[in-house]
Amino acid sequence: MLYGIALGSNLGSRLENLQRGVALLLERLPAKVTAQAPVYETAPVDCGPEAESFLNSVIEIETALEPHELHSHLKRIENDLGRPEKRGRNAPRTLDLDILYAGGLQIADEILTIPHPRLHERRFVLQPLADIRPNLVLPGRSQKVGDLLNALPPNSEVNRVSETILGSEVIWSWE
Ligand code: PH2
Ligand code: MG
Ligand code: MG
Repeated sequence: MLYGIALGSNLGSRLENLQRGVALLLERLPAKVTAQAPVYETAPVDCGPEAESFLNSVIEIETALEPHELHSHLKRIENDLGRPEKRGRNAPRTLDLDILYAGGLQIADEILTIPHPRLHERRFVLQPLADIRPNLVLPGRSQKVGDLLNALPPNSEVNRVSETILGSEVIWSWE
């Protein structure tokens, strides 16, 4: 199944946190990266007044893992990169890894809501996602990702800072 995963960091060495997150994901999971978006520096949205700006990006991976299995792996990687289990809502974080979509699945339970419920209103997610999947129509929606992005009011700042997360390599694989 193809998964879109959003990455965000606004604490510590932000780019290094994104890079270590992707490296751990490929080390631990039977997964391969099928697309990687550029990295953006983005203004904090719905965070406290002290919040520092974020680095955000998106990758798409192919894996046979089920959504809840993938979710547990992502939480463990967040924790291993120093993010505490218990924390305030939208508190600064070394690494946030959110599942954006899981193929054509729709899930809503106590643990997971897929597609991500706020994806369509967040430029810091839609911009990098539209860079790699502009024509994707998410389950439950009628508009393409690129059109959702174009329909957003100019509500928050995003600036491209790097063409990829890891550097020049385009595809890395677990095999
Ligand atoms: N994540 C949030 C809340 N606000 N703002 C930006 N710019 N980037 C994020 O990744 C982000 C946010 C909750 O996870
Ligand atoms: Mg999260
Ligand atoms: Mg998040």
